[in-house]
Amino acid sequence: MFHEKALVNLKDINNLRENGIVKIKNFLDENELKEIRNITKLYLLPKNHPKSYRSTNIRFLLYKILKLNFKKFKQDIKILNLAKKKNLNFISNRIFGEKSYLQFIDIYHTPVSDENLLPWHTDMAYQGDEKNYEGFVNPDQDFLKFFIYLTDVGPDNGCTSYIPKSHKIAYAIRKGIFERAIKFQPYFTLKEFRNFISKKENADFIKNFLNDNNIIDEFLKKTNFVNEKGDANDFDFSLKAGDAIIFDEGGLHKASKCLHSERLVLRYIYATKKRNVISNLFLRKKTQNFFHQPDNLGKGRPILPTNE
Ligand SMILES: O=C(O)CCC(=O)C(=O)O
Ligand SMILES: [Fe+2]
Repeated sequence: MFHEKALVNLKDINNLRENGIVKIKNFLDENELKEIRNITKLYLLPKNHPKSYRSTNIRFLLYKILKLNFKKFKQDIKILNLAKKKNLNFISNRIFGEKSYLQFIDIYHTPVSDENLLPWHTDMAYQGDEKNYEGFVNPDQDFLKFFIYLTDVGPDNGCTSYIPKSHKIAYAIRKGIFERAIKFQPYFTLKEFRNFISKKENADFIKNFLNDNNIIDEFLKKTNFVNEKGDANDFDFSLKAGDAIIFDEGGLHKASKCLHSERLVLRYIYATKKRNVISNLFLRKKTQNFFHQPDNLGKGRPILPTNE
C-alpha cells in the first residue's frame, strides 16, 4: 500500500507531517471524476448547507431510505465506495499513527467572486474565554481533510492556500492553553494568530515545545503580507480537477476567491475520536452562528513528523 507508486506514499505522509499539507495529483481517475461530478452537478449547494453533507455510515444511509430518498441513497453509496476504493481510512490511520474514523463528507460549490470564500483561519482554534477551559477539547484529538477538487483551481481561483508548518504552531498553542502553560487569547484569524505568537511568553513556550528556535520568526516573516497589503497569493497553487490536497485543518489556511471560474469540491474528514452523533447534533445547533461551522468541531493534534 505504501509502495512508492501508491496513491499516497510515505514521502507524501512525511511531507504532510512536516508541512501540514500535501498535494496529490490524479487522486481521481477520469471515470471517477466523471461519476462524482455527475452526482454533484445536480446540487450546487454552498459550503455548510445542511444538504451538502453526505452519509458517512449505514445509519445515515438507512435514514435516506426511510425518507424514500433513493436517489441520494444511491449517490451516497457511490461516495462511500470511493473512500473505500481509495483506502482513505487506512491512509488516515497511517497518517495519525492510530485508529481514525470518518467524521463527515460534504460536497460544495463556490460561485465566481472577487472575495475569498473564507479568510485565513485555523479550524481548531479554541474559542471563548479563559473561564471556558472545561469546554476546550483535548488538543490531541486530530482532524484531517481529504479535499478533492472537482474543477480546476489556481491562484486567486479556488485553491485552498495553506501556510506550511503552521499546523505545528497551532498545536503547540492548543497544548499550551489546554495545559494552562500559556494564557488564552483569541487566535482564530491570521492577525490574531500573529498577535498571539508575537507575545514573548507565548513564543518562548512554542519554540521550546517544538524544539525549534526559528519557527515563529519564519512564520511571522512569511505572513507579514497581512500588515503590508492585507492579503497575498504567495501560498496559492494550481491543481486540476481530480487532484487533491490532504491537510491538517489546524494549520492556517484560506479558501481563496474564485476570480475566474466556479468551483466544486468533495471533502472527506477523518478524526481519531469516534464521533458522537447525538452530541454533535446539539453542538452544531448550539454553535450554528459560529463563523466556520462545522469545521471547528475538530480540535486536535497536528500530524507531526515522526522517525518512521
Ligand atoms: O474551501 C476551501 O478551500 C477551504 C475550506 C476550509 O477552510 C476547510 O476545509 O477547512
Ligand atoms: Fe478551514
